[in-house]
Amino acid sequence: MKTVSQFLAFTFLIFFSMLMNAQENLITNTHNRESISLNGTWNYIIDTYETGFYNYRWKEKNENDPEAYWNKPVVNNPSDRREHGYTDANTLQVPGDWNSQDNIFKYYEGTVWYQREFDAPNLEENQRTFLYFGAVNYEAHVYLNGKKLGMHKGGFTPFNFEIPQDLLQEKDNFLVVKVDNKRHPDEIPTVNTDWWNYGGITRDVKLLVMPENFIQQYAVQLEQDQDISSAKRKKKFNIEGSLKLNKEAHAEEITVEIPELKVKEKLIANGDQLDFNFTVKKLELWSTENPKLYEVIFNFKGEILNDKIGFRKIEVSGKDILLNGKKVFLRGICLHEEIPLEARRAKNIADAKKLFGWAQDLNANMVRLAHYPHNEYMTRMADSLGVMVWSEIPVYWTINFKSDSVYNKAEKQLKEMIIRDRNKASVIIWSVGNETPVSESRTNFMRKLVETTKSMDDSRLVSAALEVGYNRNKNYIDDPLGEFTDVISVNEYLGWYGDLPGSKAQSNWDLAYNKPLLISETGAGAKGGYQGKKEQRWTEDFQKWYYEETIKMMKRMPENYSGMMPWILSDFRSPRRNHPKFQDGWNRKGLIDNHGNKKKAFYVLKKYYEDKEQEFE
Ligand code: GCB
Repeated sequence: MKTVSQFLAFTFLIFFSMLMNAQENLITNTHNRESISLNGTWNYIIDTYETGFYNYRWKEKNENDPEAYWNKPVVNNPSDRREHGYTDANTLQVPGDWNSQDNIFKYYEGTVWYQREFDAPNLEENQRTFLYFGAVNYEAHVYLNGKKLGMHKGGFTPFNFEIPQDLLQEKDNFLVVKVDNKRHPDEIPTVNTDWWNYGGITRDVKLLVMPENFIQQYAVQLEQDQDISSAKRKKKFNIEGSLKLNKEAHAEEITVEIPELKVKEKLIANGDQLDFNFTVKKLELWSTENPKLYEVIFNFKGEILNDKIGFRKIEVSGKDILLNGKKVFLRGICLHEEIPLEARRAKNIADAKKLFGWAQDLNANMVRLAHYPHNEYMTRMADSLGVMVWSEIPVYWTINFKSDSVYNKAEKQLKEMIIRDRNKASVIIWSVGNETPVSESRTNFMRKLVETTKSMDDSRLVSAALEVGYNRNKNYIDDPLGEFTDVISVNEYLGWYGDLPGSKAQSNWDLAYNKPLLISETGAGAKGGYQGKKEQRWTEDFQKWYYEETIKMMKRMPENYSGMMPWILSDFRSPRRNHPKFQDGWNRKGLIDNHGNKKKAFYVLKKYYEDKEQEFE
């Protein structure tokens, strides 16, 4: 018995440390590191039966099995039997979801093998190489020249694997990724979501060229304990930071420079972690009006790493949210990582420009990146445009809150999200989930996520989108999770799910917590171009009416009301939306339709945001 439990404990430990390692090994700020892009055309095999992975006894294939799809299908003799192969006739673009690239993939959920070859770069002595993936949805097994480099789960966060030096060939490295987007009850997200399960290598792939030891992760920010008003008065700001090296260093020098602030700190590293702090004068804080970013330069053993970092303080004071000591109102909008005009995942700078262009047209100063971490182009652009960001993990609806392993998967995605974006001033809220049903196990699960977030990062707020209790004339917000989050955020759909928008006129609100209140969602569906009476559901007029009533109702919200982020910027694909005339596979709550046309409600919200901007100037 003892040995069995010891064995289980040992297995758990190994499993757990594998999970932990994934984030500890994550290399951040890959935009500014030496790399070779592996984007472009890849070959593929659709493998519905997972023949390339399992043998006929459903066991993972032996590494050298010539019929394992990670191995090059070589034919040495005419008598050799090969039953798979990669061909230029079957190609997919990376990055990109597979669903939008060929009709055969439109509804596909399962395994696709991606393959391409690449030549090694000229490496200097001791240089190391890593394969970096911005995101693969959902499960990725990565193989190079027939050897497995690793596996990653989670469709919206980055990961990297080192290539052992003796594995990298000068020419024709055979790179294969098994991608599987099947939904499972015990994964994050689970089987049920209101968005399209786009599969594939959806974000950039790079070969990172790294020195023997390097700065792997870092955080540089305003010290959180200082009183921002007195810091502004005294023109003296404390900045704190931490660094994580890939390997232990022994009395080695690292410099941190911010030339514009005349900062040049010399640090001595012993071990693989290092904390530091210093004081600066004349700091321009990052804000929505002035999204000031400073060039920060790290130098470790002659290797330079640059970043652009904004410094700001976001905090809660009673019922208000303060940015740099000043009360802010979040003129937000929710969005999915999707370009509706092409019914595909967003993936690059041009896409980020399109989405932020729409949000700024609306006069929004904030975006809720729902319901999973979006690509890094989005948060980088938010930093430079001065748009505040809510970033979330896909703990969505009813997941298995009783399972430790499900918790570990959620926590791993949370850590990957934080590590990737912790230096982005624009990110002001980490969200640990959306509309999770109240129960003891759920609240414990979510509370642990909140605590983990706070232990990793004290420089932003933590929230989760909660649900509202509807009650005639008195709606209440008293989810027990609210005790643990910094701000109370609720999704509110009175007038769409239940009743008509007119019912908002009578509704009042009770809030159990004296914390800032955000409306993290509210919205109604409308088919773009469909006009009619306002009582006619699916018309633009119905949606407009809904927004008018919502805005009126907001005036009767408790004083804690600090912003809203209606659902949603544009129509998005969803397998749950099957009305043939009005939906046709699209969630129609967008303020912009899938052809890029603005619906009437867009202008109602825009006007409200213009008024709010003036009020808070
Ligand atoms: C919600 C969900 C969101 C859905 C939306 C809807 O509350 O958070 O993911 O898409 O409602 O349209 O019903």
